[in-house]
Amino acid sequence: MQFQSILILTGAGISAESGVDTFRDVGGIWSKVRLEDVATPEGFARDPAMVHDFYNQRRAGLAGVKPNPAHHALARLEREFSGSVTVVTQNIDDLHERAGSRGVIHMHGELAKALCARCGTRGPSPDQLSTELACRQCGSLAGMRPDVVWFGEMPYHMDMIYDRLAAADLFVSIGTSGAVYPAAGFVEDARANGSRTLELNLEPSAGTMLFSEARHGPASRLVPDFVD
Ligand code: BJW
Repeated sequence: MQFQSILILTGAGISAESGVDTFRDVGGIWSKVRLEDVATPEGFARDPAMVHDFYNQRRAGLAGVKPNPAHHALARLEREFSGSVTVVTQNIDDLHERAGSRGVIHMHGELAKALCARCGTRGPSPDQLSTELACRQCGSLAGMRPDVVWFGEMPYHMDMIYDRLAAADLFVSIGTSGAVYPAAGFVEDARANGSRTLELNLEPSAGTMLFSEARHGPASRLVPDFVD
């Protein structure tokens, strides 16, 4: 590969063939629950038990899935590529880590972590988060929430992501619809920096025309083909 620094953005599509639901595909998560109810701070304030139930079920679902060839290919790229590889994921699962990727940047948080909405303390999440749980740091009851980024909240590690994006000479977007900002804007940031940009997705994303190249098909085939 003629590149020295690669930034990879992944979305729900990379985990689809592992059996993890995407959001906006037919039968996806947003066809079953209203995002306003489960993925906003206002929804959590209205009905925290329902939100806990939604994320507890998704956390439990992770026990029964495993990384697919796309996750493994990215871990191999990181091990074997002579330059630098950064994986930024919008996913809250841990399939990149289970495949062997290191230093994955979880811009929308992680199902495995809990956050105290009162004092900001983070820690490992119990399997079942509930309104009964008290924060170990500040003792507040009912403040504990999944450590994930909801609509209207600031995604995590943005300074680091923009620094890595500025340094990258190749930006690759995998398995994301390009419907949610700021991640949907990374391709334009990368282009403005003069980087090459590549989309690997089942179908054309909302921003497909912005990429220097787009390949369409299942991630389990496209990602290993790209890495090899
Ligand atoms: C396959 C496949 C296979 C299937 N192989 N492919 C303009 C600028 C900035 C912000 C905004 C803006 N306009 C609006 C906003 C606000 C808002 C927003 O974007 N709204 C849009 C709906 C318009 N954004 C926010 O509120 C964000 N915060 C924010 O902007 O703060 C201010 C800020 C501004 C500027 C810089 C910095 C900060 C926060 C967004 C938080 C999103 N949270 C969620 C939930 C997280 C927790 C959870 O998982 O429950 O994140 S929503 C949900 O969507 C989740 C995902 O990470 C995210 C993206 O979804 P993704 O991954 O793309 O999945 P899908 O289902 O949409 O697509 C799957 C794709 O895979 C499809 O294309 C399939 O074809 C494909 N696929 N199978 C390959 N086998």
